Amino acid sequence: MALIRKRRLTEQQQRRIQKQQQTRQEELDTSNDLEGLVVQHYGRQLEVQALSLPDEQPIKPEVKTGEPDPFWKPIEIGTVWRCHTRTNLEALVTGDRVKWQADPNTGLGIITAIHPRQSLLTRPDRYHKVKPVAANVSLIVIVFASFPEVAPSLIDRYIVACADADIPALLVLNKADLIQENDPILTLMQEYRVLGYEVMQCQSNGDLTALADRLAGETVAFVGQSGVGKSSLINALVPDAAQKTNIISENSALGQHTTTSTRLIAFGEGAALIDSPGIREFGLWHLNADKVQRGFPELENLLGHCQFRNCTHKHEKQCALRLAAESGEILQRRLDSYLRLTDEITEAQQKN
Ligand SMILES: Nc1nc2c(ncn2[C@@H]2O[C@H](COP(=O)(O)OP(=O)(O)OP(=O)(O)O)[C@@H](O)[C@H]2O)c(=O)[nH]1
Ligand SMILES: [Mg+2]
Ligand SMILES: [Zn+2]
Repeated sequence: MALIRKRRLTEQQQRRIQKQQQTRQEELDTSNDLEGLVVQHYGRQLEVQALSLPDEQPIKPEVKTGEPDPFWKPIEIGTVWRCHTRTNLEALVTGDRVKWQADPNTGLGIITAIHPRQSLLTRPDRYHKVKPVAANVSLIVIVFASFPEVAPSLIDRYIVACADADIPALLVLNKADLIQENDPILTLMQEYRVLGYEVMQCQSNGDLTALADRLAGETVAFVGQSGVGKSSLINALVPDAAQKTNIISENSALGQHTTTSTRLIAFGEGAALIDSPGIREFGLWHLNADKVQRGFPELENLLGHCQFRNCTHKHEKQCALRLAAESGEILQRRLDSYLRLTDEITEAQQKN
């Protein structure tokens, strides 16, 4: 009995404390809020980079002679602060623009509001719920290489996800030093170029001026198989990024990424690079078939021209897509990709 009563009391106390905290947060004066950018998040804790200064800097308490200097973190543009969020805010992610307040006495901050997002990348979590991964991304760099060997269907998958999120894609063939004469990867690269996608070739320790110029001013998310050199590229573009890289061997064989948390790295004036393990899992299950089509622009004029309205594009003789593939007008492997992705989505939707 005694135990139960004690627990009840504790719950009551907890509720009271929670309520107190809530009112305190609601009473926050937000008129002097700073502008900030979420650069990293771990669970409910986030790191916010200061983008603006307060009208009046808080004054550092005077130190009496003989007493130790108390902790004091001045608010400066570019400094990064560990923050909590107000309880009524939605889940924040790397890339979010926020309003916040800093406490120089503790070096901690509190996020009070979130600015509307220009874009949002999501992925499904283990329970098939949509989980936000990064906000305000303006360009997605899909990195691929000849080693580890590229799965073209994975590139197609990324392209579909980019189209769904309404974010332009840039295909980057990395590890140029490994490319051999008549390498099939060059053909692959050319195929995407012909389809109208922007494609570049580079090597992490080579001249990256063209890539850097292209990324200027953008908020860029790097995606691609483990081991293709995403972190290496970011480290080369931003020498103090210090992203961990790894030899491909064990890690990628297990499908595990070396990079394990989503981090935003400032890149020149107003640009940022995001190294994310999560985005690689771009789920497509929450898309519908129409959205998949957006990642296959070459099929646009063919769809709807098959003999049968409900054509499966798999065995029908007068199928516009199959005929186009046979004549070489479109690539068979892209058609296969398209069919595989639409099948996957139909299956997933039947399961849910
Ligand atoms: N030959 C060659 N190797 C490279 C190049 N870029 C990166 N690598 C190597 O490829 C390996 C993997 O590089 P990472 O940068 O860790 O790859 P990642 O894409 O970040 O991998 P995850 O974090 O696991 O997703 C490392 O051993 C790099 O040294 C390149 O341009 N040429
Ligand atoms: Mg990495
Ligand atoms: Zn058809």
